[in-house]
Amino acid sequence: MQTKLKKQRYVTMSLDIPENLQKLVAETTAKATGLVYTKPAQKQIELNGATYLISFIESLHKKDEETLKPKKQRVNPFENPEADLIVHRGSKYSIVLNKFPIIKNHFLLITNEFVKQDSLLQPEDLIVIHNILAQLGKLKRRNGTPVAFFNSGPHSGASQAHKHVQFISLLEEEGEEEFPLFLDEIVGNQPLFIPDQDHPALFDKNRKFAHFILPLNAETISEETFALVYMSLIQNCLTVLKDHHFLDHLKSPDSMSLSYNFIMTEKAIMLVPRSLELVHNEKLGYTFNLNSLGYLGMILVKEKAVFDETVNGNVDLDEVLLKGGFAREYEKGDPEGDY
Ligand code: B4P
Repeated sequence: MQTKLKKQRYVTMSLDIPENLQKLVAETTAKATGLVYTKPAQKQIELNGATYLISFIESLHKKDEETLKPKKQRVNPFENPEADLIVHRGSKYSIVLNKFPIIKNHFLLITNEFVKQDSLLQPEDLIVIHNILAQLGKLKRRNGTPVAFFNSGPHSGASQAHKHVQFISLLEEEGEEEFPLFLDEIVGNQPLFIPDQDHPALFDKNRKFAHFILPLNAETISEETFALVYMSLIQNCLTVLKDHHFLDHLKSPDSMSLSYNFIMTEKAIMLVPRSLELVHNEKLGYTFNLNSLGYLGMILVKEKAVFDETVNGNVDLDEVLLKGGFAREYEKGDPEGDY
């Protein structure tokens, strides 16, 4: 039976996220000399019932040498974050500005101690992320809808191994048109539920890639409920991997076996299982590097000719995303072995 969960006691721990976070982000941004903001060329397009925001920046946009080294040789930037990028230091988490944003006010929640980016999010992490979204959401009219994302696993688009969740808001200037979030549209006002065989997670029929969406519409959400919501979506992703024989060689899958993109808004959560970080397009002779934002429809390209072809609708973006993920519709394996 579908489990509807409402009016639960809000179980928060001492999360020490400041109440004036947006103001602190703006103040830190104004003072940060180490910040390398690159304004992209951008265009929003409609393609086969889906909206995409295509952004273009030059490929080597003044990133420092460290981030251009192979992943395994890089110094961890979150072990001792650059002082002028630190927005807030709490007992367990810190908030730092993204050093290389292409969207203003892009910041990261990092753990103070090293925790692997490939490890599962903890219930406390989920509560903190949602608290931040709720706080930023109060300023939504001015800044647009806040979105949190987490790239986890070798095929997810993550470039740093230290646990970090990223936050952006979708409007840079007041009065601009906001990029539509399909996961929010799919959940509408549906109440939070934990999926089961009769009531599976939601999806957008205009997307070919496998993805799993659940509403977070509830007055309050406990840690236990957050854990159930997240783990049910992780199970959905593992089932897709199992059905595509991605887990065959493993004795027992663990969180390290799974690559996925995690996206959360105040009212919805979506997980996208991933098969490939880099998707090569023969026609363009270009390789797309896809992270969570790509699976929201926000595609970053680093060649002008590719930008032009893409905004002119000459690239089947859903096909590109499908190649970096798994098919939403496929012949199901034996449900006995489902997660
Ligand atoms: P990851 O999860 O590891 O990787 P990512 O967001 O895919 O960014 P990546 O680093 O691979 O860069 P890319 O060229 O794809 O996140 C690591 C985060 O830490 C990044 O935000 C990175 O910038 C930041 N970071 C690295 N060194 C840092 C330091 N010393 N101090 C503080 N922060 C540091 O993308 C370039 C930029 O555009 C990234 O900021 C990325 O998040 C953003 N981006 C990518 N696609 C986008 C899109 N479609 N729309 C808007 N922004 C987009």
